[in-house]
Amino acid sequence: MTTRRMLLQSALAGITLGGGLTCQLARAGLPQGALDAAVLERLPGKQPLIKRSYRPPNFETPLAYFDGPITPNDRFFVRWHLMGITEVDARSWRLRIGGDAATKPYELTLEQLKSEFEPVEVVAVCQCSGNRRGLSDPHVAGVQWGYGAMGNARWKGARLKDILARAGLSKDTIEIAIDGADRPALDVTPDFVKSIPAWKALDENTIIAYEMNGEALPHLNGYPARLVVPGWTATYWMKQVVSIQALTKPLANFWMATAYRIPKGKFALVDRFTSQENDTTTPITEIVVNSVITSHADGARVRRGAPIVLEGLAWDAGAGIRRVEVSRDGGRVWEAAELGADLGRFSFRPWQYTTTPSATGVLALMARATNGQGTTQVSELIFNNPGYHNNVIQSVGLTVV
Ligand SMILES: Nc1nc2c(c(=O)[nH]1)N[C@H]1C(S)=C(S)[C@@H](COP(=O)(O)O)O[C@H]1N2
Ligand SMILES: [Mo]
Repeated sequence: MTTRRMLLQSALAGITLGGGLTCQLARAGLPQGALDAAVLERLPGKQPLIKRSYRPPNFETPLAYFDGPITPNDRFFVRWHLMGITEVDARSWRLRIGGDAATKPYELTLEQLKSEFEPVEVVAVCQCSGNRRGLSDPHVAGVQWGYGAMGNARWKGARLKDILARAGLSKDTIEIAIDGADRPALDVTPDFVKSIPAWKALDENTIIAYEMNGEALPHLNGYPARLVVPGWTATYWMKQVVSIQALTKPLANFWMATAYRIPKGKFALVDRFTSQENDTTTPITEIVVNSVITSHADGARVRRGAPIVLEGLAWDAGAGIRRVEVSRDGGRVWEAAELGADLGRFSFRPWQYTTTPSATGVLALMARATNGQGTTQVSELIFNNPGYHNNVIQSVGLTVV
């Protein structure tokens, strides 16, 4: 049997040898029609990533790349909505701070952003709301992501609250709207502008980041600066940010009113975005507790009598990971995995679990994480049309020989 891991390795070898050669990567265990084939391709400055679409560029990270809690910049996934993405020239780039709730609008150069505000760092997971959408059953429309529309980086930048303080916010500030330099190529797609509630913008962990893992941000991840909203899904993490607007009224555009909304009451979320709620839906907010197995792919071969060191990552919106457990019997008995380095409550938390198979055949291993609030992953998909918040417990079937 050819495993996903084996195919991935041969695909990577093909790319290394053939330079830009594209290979097919079969995906196992997915609903029919979804993700039956994927292509690894190298974008400028990136390792080969799984291509979901080329224009706009949507590329995810293969699970095998997540071999540590920090995702290197050249492995970090790429997601854009609009066709008009151009590289920003740092010298002419300006960050404009204004809006009807700003009494003192002003603008910043990149040098000023770096030197005039206290630099702070936060390690945080950037995860697309639609991560794992391609695993949705029944199938839903949208980018058909597998497991890798996520990454975890050490972000350095200026607190958004410090930037806003200089603009003299009026007391009736309700939302902060953020726009990036990217533009629709055609008039049919509305410009991508997002807002966050004022309380979240003023949270000390919300920053405008100009460094990612100790380097300037890659162009495709938002150079020269992006919004980092620890704990919240990546739709709010505006890249190539050029404008910050303090508003006295809720932002009303397609990306707020129609997209990135979840049915009310279906998910056990804590953070409310009340100014954008309607009778039936509410904007997506914090990431749900989740985990992945990264050391072994479905179908990997292991030897009877030899210890298997199963490894993976767990994360949540910032309550922190309390425990990760592994089941060898389809979810009846769960045993504790060992947690690795704690890089902060918004970070990926590595875990590992060792087991020695005593019989040949298929060994199914499942992993589930529980966060500091006692919330755990779901066994059954909480179905929703946009395919958000998929934290179904992952299972890999190992072949013991
Ligand atoms: N300017 C801009 N910022 C953006 C987007 C975009 O289309 N344009 N997409 C958002 C979404 S939905 C996601 S998932 C993340 C992806 O971040 P990454 O490309 O750095 O992985 O960027 C966010 N910020
Ligand atoms: Mo996203």
